[in-house]
Amino acid sequence: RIIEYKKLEVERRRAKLPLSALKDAERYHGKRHDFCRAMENSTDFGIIAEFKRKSPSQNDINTEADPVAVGRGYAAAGAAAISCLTDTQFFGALPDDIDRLRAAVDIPVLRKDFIIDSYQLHETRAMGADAVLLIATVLNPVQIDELAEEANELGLQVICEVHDEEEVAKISPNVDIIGVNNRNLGNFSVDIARSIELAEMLPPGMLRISESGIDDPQSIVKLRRSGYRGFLVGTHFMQQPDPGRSLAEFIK
Ligand code: IGP
Repeated sequence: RIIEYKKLEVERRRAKLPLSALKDAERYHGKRHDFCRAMENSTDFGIIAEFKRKSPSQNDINTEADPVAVGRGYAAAGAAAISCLTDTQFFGALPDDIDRLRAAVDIPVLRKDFIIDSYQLHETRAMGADAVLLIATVLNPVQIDELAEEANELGLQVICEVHDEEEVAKISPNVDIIGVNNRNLGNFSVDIARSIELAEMLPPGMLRISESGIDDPQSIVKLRRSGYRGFLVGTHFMQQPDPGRSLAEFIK
């Protein structure tokens, strides 16, 4: 149902702001940050800290959070990059969350949403984001290939999110990073063993990150043995009144 909603959302937005106008958006040519390099450069591993107010699986996490304060806190604590939810309907993002966060930090930003249409890639650039997520569960291989290619042309790096072997087979060479989601989007159960089991089936040369349900530094030690270099953590930090401080303690 999320996807049905997103289709309507895209059409509504396209009617309001045609692609040509979107292309003129001010920040379209803003400073770029290299998301992959941020991961590769970080000693041993990089944390992608997420700004998330609420989610369908956990309801309210931190609905009053301020993206500027949280973004700065994350960056100061040593986040390699920041992920920002932009979906309002299911994740409670405010329309200007990503703009405010983007302006507040000088590290790579990932736009986290359900991307199904190339219009959203242009939006992502206009938001000043550096990377975009393509969720294999809701896309077919041709869509992944074409959206990833177009994203690259726009200067966006692409993370393709997978949850099982079937989805791994959908990955295109146009993808820059493979992300294994430890959360099952069907029943919301989380298990970091998912990343470990799937590790052997991932394309060997591709940068890999593990997403969701990471709430303990020990998990990172284990996941690194399976070749993971980046770790996407949201709830564990956002649950705390000071997410940046929670990150600092996590990596201490
Ligand atoms: C963060 P967590 O369990 O640390 O809050 O998870 C992130 O992985 C999660 O928000 C996420 C997500 C997604 C959200 C992963 N893939 C796709 C929306 C859509």
